[in-house]
Amino acid sequence: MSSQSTRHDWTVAEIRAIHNLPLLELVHRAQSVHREFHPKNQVQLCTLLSVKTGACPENCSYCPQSSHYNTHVEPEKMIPVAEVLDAARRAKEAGATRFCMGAAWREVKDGPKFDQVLDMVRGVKSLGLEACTTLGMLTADQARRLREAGLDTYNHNIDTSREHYKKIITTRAFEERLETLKNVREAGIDVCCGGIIGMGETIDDRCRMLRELVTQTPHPESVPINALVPVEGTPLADQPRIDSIELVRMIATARILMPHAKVRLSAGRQDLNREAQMLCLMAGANSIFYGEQLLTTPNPDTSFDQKLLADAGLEPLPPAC
Ligand code: SAM
Ligand code: DTB
Ligand code: SF4
Repeated sequence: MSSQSTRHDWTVAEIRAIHNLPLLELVHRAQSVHREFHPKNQVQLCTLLSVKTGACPENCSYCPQSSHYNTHVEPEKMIPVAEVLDAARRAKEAGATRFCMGAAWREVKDGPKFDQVLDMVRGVKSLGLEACTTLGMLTADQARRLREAGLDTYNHNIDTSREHYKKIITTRAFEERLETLKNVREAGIDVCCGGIIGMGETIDDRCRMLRELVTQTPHPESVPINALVPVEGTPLADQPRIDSIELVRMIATARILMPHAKVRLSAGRQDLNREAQMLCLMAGANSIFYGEQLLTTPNPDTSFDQKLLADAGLEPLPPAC
């Protein structure tokens, strides 16, 4: 395909022009790109597990796991490796092909806990699942060790535009996110990087966030687009839920800008009806979180998702490993 497919120099104005196209034109373009670069009618099913929940020292305003806020989340010790692997086995039996493990850490610290995470990765791989982790900041050496253990993908979101970031998190800098992403990339691990909409940002902030993603070389292999799940006790608890069409626009624009990426319809599906979810799939989303829980908040039942896929004639994407 033309060099358009891997452009890294999109301007914010160009991105906004795509984002603001008449909706049906936008979705048509996104679906055309999708069909050119991805198998038709396939959706990747990824199951999440929080292996270390709560008491995170960061103050991300959206996050129920931050120790700065009083939310429904009770801090928990790290889950033993055997239990994590039981959950991975169950996820595989239910139809997931990727298992993603999250920890509420600011950064990974070398030592027994990180060693356990490496064992989890090895175990998940031995089950024939793709393995993904999201553990906070990583050094180059930690990224290398995760890769050696067999990790396929690392999730580390930029979350929003550089400008809006300061209003959402003050305990770390946007640049620190980019540093970890560099370490992940250099270790040969696929990058999963996206963000959240519905945190009081402008459309230009959303376009600037997408610009940050397309500037990365290569583009992230996976781009999660989360709709904020407003959680009681967090500073963003009273944010109005985003209109589903805004999510469709964001997904379609990400699909057009990053044709090779898996665009993930992520948090927020609980508040979307079937038709809105199908429109997101039509607009180029080809991955969802599958399983009744995200990390600490609910996700649709597996029976809901199985029916959604069956009614749309979609099949799970086989694992790449
Ligand atoms: N601590 C690690 C980190 O921040 O990278 C990993 C876990 S963190 C919960 C992973 C991602 O979940 C965040 O970057 C954010 O994009 C998303 N997230 C967290 N809370 C959310 C919420 N209430 N609504 C939508 N997305 C959320
Ligand atoms: C991502 O972008 N979304 C997922 C995954 N990466 C780790 C997490 C969503 C979390 C939603 C809030 C919760 O369940 O705690
Ligand atoms: Fe901690 Fe990650 Fe939640 Fe931020 S998003 S508070 S770093 S768990």
